[in-house]
Amino acid sequence: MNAAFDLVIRNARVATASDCFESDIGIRDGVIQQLGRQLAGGAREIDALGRVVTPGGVDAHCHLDQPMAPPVRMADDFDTGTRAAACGGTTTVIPFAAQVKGQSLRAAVDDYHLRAQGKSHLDHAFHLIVSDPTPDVLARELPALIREGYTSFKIYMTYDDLKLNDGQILDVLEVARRHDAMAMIHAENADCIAWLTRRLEAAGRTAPRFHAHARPMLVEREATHRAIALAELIDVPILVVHVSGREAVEQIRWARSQGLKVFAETCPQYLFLTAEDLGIDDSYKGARCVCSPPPRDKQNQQVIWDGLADGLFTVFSSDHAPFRYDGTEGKKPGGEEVPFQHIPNGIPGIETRLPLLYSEGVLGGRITLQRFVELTATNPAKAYGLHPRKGTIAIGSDADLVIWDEGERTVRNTELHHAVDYTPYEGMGLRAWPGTTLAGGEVVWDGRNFHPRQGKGRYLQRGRPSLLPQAPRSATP
Ligand code: DUC
Ligand code: ZN
Ligand code: ZN
Repeated sequence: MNAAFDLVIRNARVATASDCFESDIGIRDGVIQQLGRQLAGGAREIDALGRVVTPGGVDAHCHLDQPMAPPVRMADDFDTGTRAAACGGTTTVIPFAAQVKGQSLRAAVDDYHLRAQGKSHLDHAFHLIVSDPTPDVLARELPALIREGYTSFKIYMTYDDLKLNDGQILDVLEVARRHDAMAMIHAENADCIAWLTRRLEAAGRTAPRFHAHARPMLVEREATHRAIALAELIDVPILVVHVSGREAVEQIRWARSQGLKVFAETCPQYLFLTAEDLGIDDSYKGARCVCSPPPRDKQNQQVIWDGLADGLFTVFSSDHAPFRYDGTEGKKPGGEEVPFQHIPNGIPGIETRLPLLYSEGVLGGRITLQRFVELTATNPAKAYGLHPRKGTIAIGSDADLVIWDEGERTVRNTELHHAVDYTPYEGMGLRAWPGTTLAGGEVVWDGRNFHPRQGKGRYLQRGRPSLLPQAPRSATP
């Protein structure tokens, strides 16, 4: 006799963003078909008695195989990046198709599809990065791509090769408003950073730790305030990415108090690292934790925890930006120890994102299990037009699930699955790790081994972000 389901997970403590309940989960054709007690049999069964089952994570900010200026190259492509993601409980990734100045957006997207094709173990979608908002991009390319399901894009207020000026930001925000896209903003003041960098360089202060001196909280605060003001002028929601500490948080709280739709994202590095991880002396080892904005201090870590607990933050992402420490393509471009402003920005974290937050957030008593699910799966799926297919445990949703193992575990890079030669969290003691990850109803991680499904990860055409105000909306003021 044929089994009723391909797989049944029995006796799960199912956690969603709003509930926690005991249930079996019946899965057929990669989709959740039934929830309830004593479901009919499955061709395969997993007993999850006493264990928490959450939706697979949606990592809505990670960088995989993003083209870099030679000799720098990202260590993870769609194979190793999604392998590591799966072993850390993430089942959907949204990296970036980045436009290079002078390139059409369409060319950037086509190139990025080729990079993912046949390689991804997980379902994936792409945000756009708009670095060259020409009249054609604004009038034709960007609206067309949004209509095709690229319903979010990132813009930068810093980095010479990516940054937009205020007028350009207004132009792209107007497109976001007109076409219902989510605009993600990297908020740091480019001119302040350049000025501080010149001064530090002239004083011979070029070690990795001076990266944090060149990007104090003030430059993030100013740019966050300006981003909010520009969005208010256009009357469009924005999402401020990788918020690092108190000063940017205060700007976002103020915006919310004014009734403005300002969403915010933060990342593990702002909870678990400080500027001291960039070095307390001039050692080059600190290059491993160079990322932007830089990690701050213990007090600021607490501000970020508070924002996670009280609803200030909408999304918790990794901002995985994978560069090797040794070799010629990563933190030492061409094999050289370079001044801080030439160190590739970014740290790995796609596999550790969920275990860190579950362990220190949920089991550490800082956030509820519901909030964990909301921040890591449900809200990112909503913000980027993937909900309810992704980000929840419900009938009709994809069977992307994590069964958690609670127990002591030490983070060791040798046990991670990315292609980076270090983790910033080496030696950290955690209290939980994904025991099983299911993607589309298939076990991709069993707590010991990764089970490849290369090329089976599907490209996801996305809908309208469901966190945005309901359409239709009036014309731009
Ligand atoms: N900062 C970014 O803006 N992107 C990638 C990594 C980083 O540190
Ligand atoms: Zn950024
Ligand atoms: Zn990033």
